[in-house]
Amino acid sequence: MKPFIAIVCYTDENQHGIPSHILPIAYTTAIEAAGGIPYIIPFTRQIEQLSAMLQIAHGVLLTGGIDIAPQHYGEKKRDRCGRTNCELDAYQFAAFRIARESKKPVLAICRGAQLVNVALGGTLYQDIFSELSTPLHCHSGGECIPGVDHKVFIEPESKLHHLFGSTITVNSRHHQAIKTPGKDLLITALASDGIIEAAEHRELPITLVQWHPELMMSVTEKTMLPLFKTLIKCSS
Ligand SMILES: [Mn+2]
Repeated sequence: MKPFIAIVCYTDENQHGIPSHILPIAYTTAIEAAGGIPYIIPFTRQIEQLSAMLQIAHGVLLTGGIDIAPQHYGEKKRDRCGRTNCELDAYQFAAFRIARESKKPVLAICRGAQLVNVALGGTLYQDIFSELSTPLHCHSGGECIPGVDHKVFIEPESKLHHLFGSTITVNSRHHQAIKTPGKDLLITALASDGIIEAAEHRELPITLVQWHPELMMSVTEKTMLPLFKTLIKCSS
């Protein structure tokens, strides 16, 4: 049987100002392309419900979204931090905690990667462009410009290295990044400006990527298929 992959979506207001679940379709099609059955976990304030909803999941995908409230890593919100939503944070932190405690494989993308890092005690740059004095390559600055690409350099002997070798070009649409890594996280990829672009857990099947692999999965481009296939394989 194909594994069920729970996708933890995010919430935002729709064009009518109504709070809504948001999930770009690219996430579900990427899971399908890799051989999994995606299903979406709705926002909830009832954590017991969340455990039930995640029970049938063989693997979990944490997606992109708005910024994580800096109070979760012991900082005050600065001007350049983007919009935050503590209720959204609480639901997603709980989903990750449940996945981690039940040792489910996790692929965490962009905000998802930042969330995992904070959940494990790490910190974030609230805005890399204003907090780092070194020149930064374009990571897009939160403008969500499609097609902003840069290379990442992958650590030898990491799981990521087995998939992609020592370097790969990725897309980039983030203005935050991991500052200090959380407990038991190994940094597995850096951009040439030193920004952390990927990490993995030392013991658990948890992979973090700062880029958006789902958006690199089109009809013609399948570069990121191995990343999703690894999630499916670990979940099978
Ligand atoms: Mn980047």
